[in-house]
Order: sequence, then structure tokens, then C-alpha cells
Amino acid sequence: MKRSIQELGQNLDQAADAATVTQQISLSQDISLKEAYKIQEVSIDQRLKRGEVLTGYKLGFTSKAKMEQMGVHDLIWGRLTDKMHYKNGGNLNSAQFIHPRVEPEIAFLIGKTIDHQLVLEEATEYLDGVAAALEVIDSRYENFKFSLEDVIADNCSSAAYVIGEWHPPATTVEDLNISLSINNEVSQSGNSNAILDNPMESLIAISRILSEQGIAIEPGMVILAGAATPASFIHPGDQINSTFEGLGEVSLNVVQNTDNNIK
Ligand code: OOG
Ligand code: MG
Repeated sequence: MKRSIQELGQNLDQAADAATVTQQISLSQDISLKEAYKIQEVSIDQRLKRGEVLTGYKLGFTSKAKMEQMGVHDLIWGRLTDKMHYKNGGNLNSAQFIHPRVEPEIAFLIGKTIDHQLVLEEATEYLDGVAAALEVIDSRYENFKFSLEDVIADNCSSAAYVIGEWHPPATTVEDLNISLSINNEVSQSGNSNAILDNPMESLIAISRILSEQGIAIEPGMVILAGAATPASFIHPGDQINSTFEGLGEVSLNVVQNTDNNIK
């Protein structure tokens, strides 16, 4: 039986909230890209109804490394909320996630409302800062497997994010070497230019996509540019640390706690 957009959105939200897997939508019904984004919106609306606050947007599959790892070949975008935000050096409770993975990201802090497609030359004027970041992704689908429509509906696997120290907006984000270590062993390494040849292009892309839909990106919001490297699975006890040439370090610890809502 075909499920409605509403049902599909609520189901994905419940899966994320309870940290349980759900079946890929595409295995039982066809949905369009437009419907997939609608399902994402419904699922995020459930979070907002519970009191979470929208804190920004993320891009996905902006690098070949990520596209190849996940077998999906188109830029996608999702929404971030305050519940997903963990402080730098904080603890992530693995009991609240299904099969989490971590990836290094670059973050932009919005300083001025963006309501049109930016051009590269003006992009910096709309920023209050740039920073190294980590994103934790946790597909709600079995075995982290999905179609393009599935992953969009699932809010692009968004689960958690950590931001390092903010640097002035004019700090370059181009051609930076990035390394991600787990328990002091390098797990992934890459260069920021793997992101659309220049991570600033992610900001341009999200300004185009959201302005076409009449959505303004507000001051104080965060944009995650998409990972430059494949993602690594994380487990209780892991100490994650990522260094970005010129942007410093960002870290997160994975702990296991079954009843305490720690951050
Ligand atoms: C989808 C999310 C992709 C990125 O940075 O490319 C993403 C996934 O890999 O599960 O966040
Ligand atoms: Mg990501």
C-alpha cells in the first residue's frame, strides 16, 4: 500500500528519534525528488513541534569521495537543528544513534540574510565566520543503503555536528589539507578543494537552491559544506579529532550511556 508523504515523514522522524532502522522507501514505492524533500520537511516539522530550533543547512555529495562511497551522484541538502549541535570536545552518546559515521566538514556562519543566489565575489560579505567542523551521519535505513530520493527524505542522514573555533570570514577555505583521526590513528585524509573545487561553491549552491524556493538563510545560521573525504564508522570509546590546515582542530568523544541524555 502506498504511504502518504505525511506518514513517510513521521516514520523517518520516529526512526531517528528512537534510533531504530526503517526500510528504504524506494523498495516499496516510487517517490519523486520533490516528494522526497517534502517528506524531509514533514520529518523536520515533527522535531520543530517538539521544540527543536532550525540552526542551518547542510550539503551532501559535494565531493567525489562521498559520491563514490555512497553510490549517489547528485548534490543534496538537509536541515540542521539545535539538538544536533554538540560542543567541540563534547560527548556523543552512541545509544542515541543507529550506525553513526563521522566526516570532516567546513562550516560557514551566516552574518547577513541570504535571499538570492550569491556570486563568489560577494560571498564573504554574507559571513560572520568559517570553521572546521565534524558531521555525524546516521542513515535511518538498514545497512546505510539508499537511493537519492531515500537519503533526501531521511534529511540526508543528518544526525549531529560539531563546530571548531570560528575564524574571520576572509580566512581561506581553499586548498586546505584535512585529516580525520580516530583514537590517534589517521582514518581519512583529503583536501578541502575536493568540495566542488572550492568549498565556497557549497555556499553559492545552497544560496541558489534555497532562494529559488523562497527560503532565506538567516544570520546566525550554520551551513555545512559537505565532506571532503569518505565517512568513518564510530564506536563507543572512540576519540575523534580532525585537523584542518589553517582552521585548527575539532573533536568529539563517543560514549555509551543508555539512560542519560548527555551532550
Ligand atoms: C548522506 C549525507 C552526505 C556529505 O557530507 O556528503 C553528506 C550520507 O552519506 O549518508 O553529509
Ligand atoms: Mg556531511
